[in-house]
Amino acid sequence: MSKVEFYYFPIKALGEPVRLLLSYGGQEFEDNRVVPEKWPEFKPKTPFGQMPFLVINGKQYAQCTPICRYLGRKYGLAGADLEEDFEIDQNVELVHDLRAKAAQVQYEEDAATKAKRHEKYTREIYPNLLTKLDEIIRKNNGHLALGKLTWGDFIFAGIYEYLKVMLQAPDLDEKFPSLRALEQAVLNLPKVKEYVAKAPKCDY
Ligand SMILES: N[C@@H](CCC(=O)N[C@@H](CS)C(=O)NCC(=O)O)C(=O)O
Repeated sequence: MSKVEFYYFPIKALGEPVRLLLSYGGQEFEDNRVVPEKWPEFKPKTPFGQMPFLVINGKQYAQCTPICRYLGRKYGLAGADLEEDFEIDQNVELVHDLRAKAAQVQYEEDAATKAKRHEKYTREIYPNLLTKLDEIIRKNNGHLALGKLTWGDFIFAGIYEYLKVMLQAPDLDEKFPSLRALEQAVLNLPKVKEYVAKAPKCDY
């Protein structure tokens, strides 16, 4: 078996989809959680000055989505043809659109601008993206694409907690039960569940 090391901050966010997929695949991996105090020193050693990244037999690979796409192909969670892959990619990007908008709020340092932007996005942007996502999941038997489990589901499940924090929407589970159900469907897959039970606890 390949030697696999994974590097991310001690949170779920963009790292958790990869941890969940590696667990699903039964791949043993070093789950390196780099604390923020060590980050300035570690950053230049990473492929793009960012995390997450994966190291397979000594070779580094970066970017959350390509890592998940690769693991998805490896573990039989990709599409059966180019068009099916296209559908997974398309719906994963919709999740990232929502995440990127919410991140514009979350990482805004000026408190007044942050509050104003949150209010504007909550009114003008989030409802449309969330409604679309809900429709997609309901149309796909509770999955993100293809009506079945794919690596796209792991992207969603891994970032869902952080999404709720960034959207400032603790009631999202109640408003869109399909989202919570998808997260739980992934977290309850047997090998994933084993990982979750043993993983260090973090809120998001
Ligand atoms: N496009 C990259 C984005 C990675 C990214 O933004 N990572 C953040 C943490 S979520 C990071 O490394 N921040 C620290 C820094 O840029 O110095 C991906 O999807 O993996």
